[in-house]
Amino acid sequence: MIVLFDLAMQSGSRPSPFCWRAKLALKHKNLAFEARATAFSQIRSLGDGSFKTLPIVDDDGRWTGGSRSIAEYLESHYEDAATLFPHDPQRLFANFVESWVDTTLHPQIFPLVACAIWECLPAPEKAYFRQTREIRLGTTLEDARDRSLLKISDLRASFGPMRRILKTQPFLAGENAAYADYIVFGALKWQRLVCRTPLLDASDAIQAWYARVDNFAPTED
Ligand SMILES: N[C@@H](CCC(=O)N[C@@H](CS)C(=O)NCC(=O)O)C(=O)O
Repeated sequence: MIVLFDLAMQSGSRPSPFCWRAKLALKHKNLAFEARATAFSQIRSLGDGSFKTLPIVDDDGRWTGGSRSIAEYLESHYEDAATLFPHDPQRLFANFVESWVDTTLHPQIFPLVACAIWECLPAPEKAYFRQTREIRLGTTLEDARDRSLLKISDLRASFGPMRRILKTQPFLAGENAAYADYIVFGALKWQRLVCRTPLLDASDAIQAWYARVDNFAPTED
């Protein structure tokens, strides 16, 4: 069976947005898999030791790391299963969505959720996370969160391009969800699993889209 190494919190919760992309890609392909709880400190012991981040997949000895490489691996090795990139053979649309999420949504969500992630981590992982993330943020986790809370309306506004697309179709990828949807879903699921306050207003059209994808998503662990 395929094993997906999935970042786990102390409670067993699995918030990593990149791992969600991979879990949804596996589900989309209808492949049986085990999402195995993994800590940051275990990453270097996986595969040939060259991986630095999660998700990582072990498909019967074929190891792949990185959410997009995993999606491409699944697409080429399981080509008879439903495609992750419908109407997008050259990945032009998926590339744009990935780029939008990685450069616009994640940089706004990360400072908002980083402190909450730190609170959820197993005790031995906390110092590593605080040290590396405070360097990345250029401030403390608490200060980053407090500043982000003041700018939450900017973050909500950043979903504008998606709201416009959802006025004419149910999913970013068209009539059915596919990899482009899973990229955005991962970002929202990440926030939802570690913060109590919902990011988007209840009336936001993206909430209905989120519920549709969440309905299809594998259960958390
Ligand atoms: N580009 C990678 C990014 C993955 C990533 O940053 N994963 C984080 C968890 S959300 C991680 O494993 N970080 C390892 C670390 O900070 O030590 C992907 O798309 O999979």
